[in-house]
Amino acid sequence: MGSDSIIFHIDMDGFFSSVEVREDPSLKGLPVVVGSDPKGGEGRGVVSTCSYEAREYGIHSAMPISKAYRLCPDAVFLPVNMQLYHQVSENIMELLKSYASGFQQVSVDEAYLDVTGIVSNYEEAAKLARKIKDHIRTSEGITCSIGIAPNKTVAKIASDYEKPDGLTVVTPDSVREFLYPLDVSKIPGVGAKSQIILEKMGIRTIGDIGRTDVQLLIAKFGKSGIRFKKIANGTYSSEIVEHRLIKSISKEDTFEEDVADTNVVKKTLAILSEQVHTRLLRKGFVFRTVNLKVRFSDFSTYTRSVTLSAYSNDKMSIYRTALRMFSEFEGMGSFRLVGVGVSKLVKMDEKQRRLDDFFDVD
Ligand code: TTP
Ligand code: MG
Repeated sequence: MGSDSIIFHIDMDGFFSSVEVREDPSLKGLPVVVGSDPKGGEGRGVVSTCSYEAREYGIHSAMPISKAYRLCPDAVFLPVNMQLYHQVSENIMELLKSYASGFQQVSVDEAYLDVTGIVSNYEEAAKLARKIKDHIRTSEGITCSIGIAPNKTVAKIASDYEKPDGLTVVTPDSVREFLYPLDVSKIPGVGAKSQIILEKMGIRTIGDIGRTDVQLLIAKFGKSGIRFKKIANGTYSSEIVEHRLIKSISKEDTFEEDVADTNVVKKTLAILSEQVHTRLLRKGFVFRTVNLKVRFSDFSTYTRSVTLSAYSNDKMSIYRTALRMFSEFEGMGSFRLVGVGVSKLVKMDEKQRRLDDFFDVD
């Protein structure tokens, strides 16, 4: 990323709750909490997110749902509808890609865009950002906040600056002016622990970090100290990492000898489904389409696919769907090869995965 780069960081406002409000406009203006069942204050799960109205009661992501209930029992509590949010996310990411020369999705509701070369200055960049915001609002019915800056870190801090429905432009010559007054907690990676240490060093603002000798920071934070210093001065930059999009995951098996016994083939389908499922989880995806490939001993090859009504990461739905497709070929001859695959993949968000862990405990 050169020094003349123009980077956008785009983050949806109250993403899950915004989608819920879009689905049911009668919720507009109400405190809406998306998360596990509060069970009248006895629920043991956590809040995924909440509307800005609910935030006024002190409710926030990752808070125990029982606490959220205590803070605002009259809030509208809704379960997590991940399929829906993934669908909206997918639409938004597709839309965003079309505006950028470089694109990096960071989570279900957040992405970096490199628009260097698409716009030639910050005025044009701001115009483009307004256009993107309008596009998302009209096509997906929700708002987002955009930060524009010469690098990713400053863009991320900027997108958070005027949430919700914000647009913050930080030109290269106003980076310090923008960063210096902000609290150190605005630096990505500075959590409660680091804040306590910084506080003891008399450091409260990003400007304080900028003015502190880097050696002192290194003594307390190691390598992170260098990063904090660079971020404070607006010179920390990392590349936009384009994800090579994985379109499908599949496994196939050629039998040592052609197999006529369909029970043997079915067992192989079970093993292949298991292997595909393991890779799917490792890559962190959910799927919607299951694919089957069969090759007969005469090399004639057939593929079939079924798209499910919903995204899934369930092993049995891979296997059962494969079996269902396979039934068409039973008794038609002996098989040389079978393969199972999944496609229409969507990244299962990191944050949500952590949340799912909470739900398991419940
Ligand atoms: P965020 O962008 O962090 O939050 P948000 O979009 O709800 O609100 P903001 O306006 O402040 O950006 O996360 C995006 C979604 O990820 C969020 O809507 C729900 C989910 N999420 C969780 O499920 N658990 C969490 O702890 C967090 C932080 C987010
Ligand atoms: Mg968000």
